This record gives sequence, structure tokens and C-alpha cells, in this order.
Amino acid sequence: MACVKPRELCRAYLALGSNLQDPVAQVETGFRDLAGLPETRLLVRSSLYRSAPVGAPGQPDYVNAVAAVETRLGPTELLEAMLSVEHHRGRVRAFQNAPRTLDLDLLLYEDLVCHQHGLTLPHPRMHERAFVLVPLAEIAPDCEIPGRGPVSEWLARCAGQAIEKL
Ligand code: PH2
Ligand code: MG
Ligand code: MG
Repeated sequence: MACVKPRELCRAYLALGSNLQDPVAQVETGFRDLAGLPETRLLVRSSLYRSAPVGAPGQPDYVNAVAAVETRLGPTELLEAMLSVEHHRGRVRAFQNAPRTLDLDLLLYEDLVCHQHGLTLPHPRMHERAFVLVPLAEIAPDCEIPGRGPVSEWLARCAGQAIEKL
């Protein structure tokens, strides 16, 4: 499947994260913003989780969650709409893994495997992050990561990462 606009409704999974300026409120606002995206319906939202920062020591804890959406936007259009929401919510990209008001990541788009500038699907690090896999397994326990296998198997390997449901 090419990274083009689909004719049909497509299912995508998105990750939300925040560790600045009232992260719970940021993620709640993020869900509302996702529900308002054009040609897109918010299907399911996970619980909110507090997680220790991964790959970025010394930062505040994150609040993370995952959403399932149904969309007629293609993956590139969906990603662009998500980046526009981040920008609108005050995201500043100071350095890699910098603390952020709202981070929206495209995890999965149908069973698409795609490597193009600015967009890699499945998300290249999702399988090693409890803060993605725990909320994803909550809303889609049977989910498979194309090319990598069941979320449940990857989740078992993330047991050492600190995360708690809020
Ligand atoms: N996002 C990162 C880097 N590290 N750690 C947690 N706990 N949650 C995140 O959302 C997160 C992170 C880069 O996007
Ligand atoms: Mg991210
Ligand atoms: Mg991101």
C-alpha cells in the first residue's frame, strides 16, 4: 500500500504525550483536537498513564495515552494535521526529546509499512516503549505491529519501564 490518500476509511493509532504545563490537561486537549481533525473520527481513547521519561533523564514525568481513529486522510495528511495541532498547542522543538507541551505520534496506519522523509510506519520505536505499548494494549489487545508481531509480546519485554495508570 502506498503512502497516498485512501478512498476508504482507514484505522490509525496515535500516541499522545506531554510533560510540560499541566500534562493531564494537555493530553485531554490533545484528544479533543484529534476528535476535531477533518475527515477523522476519534474511535477509542485509552486511559491516561504517568510514565518516567525514556531517553531523556532529568525531565518531569510524562502523561501518555493512545487513541484509535478512523480517517479518510492519507498517512502523510494525517501526520501533517497532527503536527499542526502540536504547533497550535505551543510545541517548541528545542532539541531531540526536549520536554514538550504536546507530542502526537502516528504509530500505525492500517497495516502500512512505509519509510519516507518525515514518516516511518510503524513508528520506529513504538515496540520498545511501555508508554506506548501499555495504553495501546488497553484499547487494542490483539494489535499486531506490521513486521514486528503482537503488541502483547513486545509489552512483556518492557517490564522494567516505570508506568502507572492515572
Ligand atoms: N517521548 C519521547 C521521549 N521519551 N518518555 C516518556 N515517558 N513518554 C514520552 O512520550 C516520551 C518519552 C520522545 O517523543
Ligand atoms: Mg514522541
Ligand atoms: Mg513526535
